[in-house]
Amino acid sequence: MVTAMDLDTIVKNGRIVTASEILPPGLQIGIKDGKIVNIATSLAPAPHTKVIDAEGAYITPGGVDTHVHLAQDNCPTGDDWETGTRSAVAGGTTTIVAFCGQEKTDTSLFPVLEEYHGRSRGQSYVDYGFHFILTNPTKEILDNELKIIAEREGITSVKLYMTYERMQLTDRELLDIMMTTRSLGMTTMVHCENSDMIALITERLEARGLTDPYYHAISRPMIAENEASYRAIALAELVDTPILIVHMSSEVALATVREAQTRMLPIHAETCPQYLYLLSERLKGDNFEGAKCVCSPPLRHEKADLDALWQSVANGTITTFSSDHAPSKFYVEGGKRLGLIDGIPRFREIPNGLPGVETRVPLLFSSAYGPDARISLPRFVQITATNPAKLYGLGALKGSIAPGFDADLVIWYPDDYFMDGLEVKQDMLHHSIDYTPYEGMKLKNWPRYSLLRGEVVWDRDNGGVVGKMGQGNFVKRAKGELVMGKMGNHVKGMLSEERQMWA
Ligand code: DUC
Ligand code: ZN
Ligand code: ZN
Repeated sequence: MVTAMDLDTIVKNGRIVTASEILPPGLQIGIKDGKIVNIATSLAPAPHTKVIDAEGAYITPGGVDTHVHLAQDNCPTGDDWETGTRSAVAGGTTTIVAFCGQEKTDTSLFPVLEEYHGRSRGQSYVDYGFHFILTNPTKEILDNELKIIAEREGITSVKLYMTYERMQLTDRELLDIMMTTRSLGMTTMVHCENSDMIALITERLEARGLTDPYYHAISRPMIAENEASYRAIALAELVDTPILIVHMSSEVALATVREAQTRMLPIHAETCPQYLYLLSERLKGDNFEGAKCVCSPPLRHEKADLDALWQSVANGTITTFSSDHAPSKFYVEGGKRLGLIDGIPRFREIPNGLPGVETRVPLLFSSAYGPDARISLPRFVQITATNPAKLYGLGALKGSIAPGFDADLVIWYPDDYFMDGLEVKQDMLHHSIDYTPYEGMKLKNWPRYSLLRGEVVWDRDNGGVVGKMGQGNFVKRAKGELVMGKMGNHVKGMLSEERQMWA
């Protein structure tokens, strides 16, 4: 039992936002040994207790960004663990889940895991976990290794690709993996785009010389995302497993997801900042600048497309909001300009992905309060922290401000602090990338402090990143929780006992 006298830190005078409400002003958060131990109207500090005055500002859970690419072989000019996680804390993210990538030639996952532990160990400013990208699901991996990866190594999620030659899986492979992840309770993320549609359009565009970065968006229309989303949902429904469709970008595919959710299927949907704030016009521009915004799925064309995404965020179809931070530098060899060959643009060769781990939380927070708010603050908390923590087996540790949880907090500035807004500029960010797609955007606020397990790791006015590299721990994750729907649904047209005949 901890008495108030034992507290290491008290955060006072804030407005705590949870996934369901904004608590009355003036509550105090007591922190001991990295955990939130009490929330009360008044806590007594001991002589050694550090007191942080939030000055009436909002306090939200430390951001949980469960879609971050760091130090992957396919992004040689991207962020490594030091720069990527330094950037995360400066933007209010205190936990990330990044990727270990199996190559098609890797027949065992264990050496891959060791390699990725080697790239991250001692290098992280934030707590972190891994997802496994599966590209070659051998029988040994499915029958034996994945169980050990989940239960012993604490890696309880996989990412599966329906496109990209290097990583793409067949429907049969997707089904085999889903059967295994279902039995192990692993969270199954799926990148949904129809590869053949993209290949057909790409070849025909190239034959006509239409190879500027803008045509990347033309080569991957919404219908490609929708077809693959429908197919992934059908495969998951057949084998009765939950899935999470990552980086959703289009109204049509989200309508497909919503229809499935209405039938109580456990289909989760993720979107990312780029699909709420940026349009395909950003792929145009002189000097190959459009390459900076090439990602897949691509940015969509119309303002109405952004509005539709916002509606899906507000109405609950979107379950989680991640950065898909997967950047490549623009001015450095091996980066975005790989798509400029002898001065000729070749959109097919541009490394996909944008930087965004630092701007994710401040962007959405700025859209979650004030007269022009697109969502509520509790909804902001749900999709930036609480839901991702639950979905990926961190729901007992992270993503909530309540006794027993890790004291991972973001303390914002008081509402009227940035009277004229705060302009996003590349030179204020902490990634190693040489641009931000959000340059010049005006935000309402920015994290003033980030706390990781009770320690201040970001203090914007006094030293910036004050946490230490290596302060972040690798976290073995539990099984993810369902946030949407349920298992055991009846598949229309199948007999009630039919699945048991083969499953
Ligand atoms: N798309 C992905 O699927 N991964 C990384 C970056 C991107 O744009
Ligand atoms: Zn993807
Ligand atoms: Zn990604």
